[in-house]
Order: sequence, then structure tokens, then C-alpha cells
Amino acid sequence: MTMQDTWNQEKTAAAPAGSASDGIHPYHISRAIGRADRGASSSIYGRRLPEMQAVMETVLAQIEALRSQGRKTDQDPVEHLLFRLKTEESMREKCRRRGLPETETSALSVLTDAIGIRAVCPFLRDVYTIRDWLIGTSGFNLVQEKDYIKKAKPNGYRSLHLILRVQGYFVEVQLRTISMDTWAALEHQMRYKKDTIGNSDLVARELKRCADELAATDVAMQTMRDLIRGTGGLVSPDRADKQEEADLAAEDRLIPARLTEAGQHGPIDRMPLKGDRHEVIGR
Ligand code: 0O2
Repeated sequence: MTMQDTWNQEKTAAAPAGSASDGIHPYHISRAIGRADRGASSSIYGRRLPEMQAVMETVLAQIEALRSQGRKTDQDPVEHLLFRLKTEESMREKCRRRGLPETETSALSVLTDAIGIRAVCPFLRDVYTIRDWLIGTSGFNLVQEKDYIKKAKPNGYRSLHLILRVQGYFVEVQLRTISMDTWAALEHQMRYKKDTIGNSDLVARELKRCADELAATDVAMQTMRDLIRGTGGLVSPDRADKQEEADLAAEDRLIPARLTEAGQHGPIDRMPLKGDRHEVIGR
């Protein structure tokens, strides 16, 4: 990971379902192609770019279909969506780094991230909703799954990576929460500076600590969301006692499950504890 690709961002998050802008923006797609296609006469992708574009569009459309469904119940599982075709320069650099010849075969049949999509999700469970949706899609074949959420990288990096095979092409899909994405962006920035600053061990330890704390926050956010969804909003006074019981039971079920799900060992004193009172938050 020595070179950073430019990721394009969909701007459909706020678009109402069924509107013209509910699907994929050709403008963004063609911009992505433009970047990957620099020096197309001798492109490492040969003449495959239009097909790659179509495949990326297919996967984005499938995610958009899930988002449209989710919006109907105010549960869009995507906060924002990024995508890119790996640039010519970045792909060639990766081939060299891996000791591969700079050929179309290396780019499209050996390496698996020429087409990349990143969905940044509001909540932890959204990550797995999208995962299940994609791997359950006919024609999308799961080639590899790396769950860095259940088992974070030693530096604290968390994300769920899928390699799908779609219409003969590999597509790398990265699914992560907003917290995970924020951490990854900042860590990426700092990585290039770490050799020039002192205390790099301390920085690495602090980064890891921040990653674990953010993971604990993700778990807490998911738990709160489940509690809110469980109540459906404000509770009327005559239902309050029953609701309180139900909420506490939900906490009992959810908190251990979420902790396992996040695979983290952050400070659990920040988690709501059984018997704690909590407010039911209305919309
Ligand atoms: P891009 O597309 O610019 O983001 P690879 O890194 O692909 O050679 P690896 O390590 O087996 O091989 O793949 P993995 O673990 O699935 O990671 C691939 C991508 O995940 C990277 O792509 C990053 O986007 C992201 N990633 C993985 N580990 C880290 C990490 O420790 N910190 C951050 N910030 N991101 C990470 P690239 O190659 O950077 O390209």
C-alpha cells in the first residue's frame, strides 16, 4: 500500500427512493474510468475498461437496490459509498511490488482489487447486512472474505473485505463503519509520516488504543440503535414499565453478542450495564 488511489463518491445518500438520481451517476463512473484509463493506448487493462466499468456499475446498482429498500423504513445501511478503478500507476506499482509482470493478466486475474467499492455504514450490523445481500446475489460469487472486524489487524485496522467474482471480474468490496473509516483515513495519513517523527512506537500504540475505543463506541451505538428500534420511539407512560423490562432484557441479549461481533477488547466500562437507567430517545 504505497500509493493511494482516488476514490469517487456517490452522492445518492439523500436522494429519495425511486428518483432519477436513485441509481448510479454515469458522471462519477466515467470520471473513474478517465483516471484509470490514462495512457489507454498501452493500458495495463488492455481493452477491458468498458467491461470493468459495467461490472462496477452492476455491483453499485445492487448496493443501491438494498439502500432503496432500507430507506423505506429509514434504515439505509450506507452512510456513503466510494468506488474506483485502480489507476494505471497504482496497478503497475502494485505489480512491481508483488514481483508480477505488468500485464493485463496480473492486473485482472492475479490481483483482485482493480475494481474497488467501499461502503461506509452507520452501524456495525449494516456491514453484515450488505455482506449478506451481496453474497446472496445471483451471479456474485464470493472468492474470499477477510473479516478484520471480528479479528482486527495488529495495528487496529478494522473492516470487512470481500472479493467477489462478477461477470468474470474480481471486485474488492470494503465494508466498514464510519468510525472504522475515520480511523483508517487518519492512520493512512500518519503512516507516511511515521518514519520522520519520533516516538513512532508510541504513535502505533496510541493508534491501536484509539481503534479499540472506536470499536467499543461502535458496539455502544449499535446497542442504542437496537434499543431505539425495539421501542419504536417515545414510550407512553402506561407502557413505560413494560418497556423498561423489555429494554433491559434486550441489553442482556445484545451487549455480549455485540462485543463478540466486534471482536474487540476496548474499555467495556463505557458500555451500558444491566440495571443502568437509560432514556428512550424519540425522533
Ligand atoms: P487502495 O485501493 O488505495 O485502498 P494489498 O494491500 O491489497 O496488497 P492485502 O494486505 O492482502 O493486500 O489486502 P487487504 O488486507 O485486503 O487490504 C487491502 C486494502 O485494505 C488496502 O488497499 C487498504 O485500502 C485497506 N487496508 C488494509 N490494511 C490497512 C491498514 O492497516 N490501514 C489502512 N488505512 N488501510 C488498510 P490499498 O492497497 O491501500 O489500496
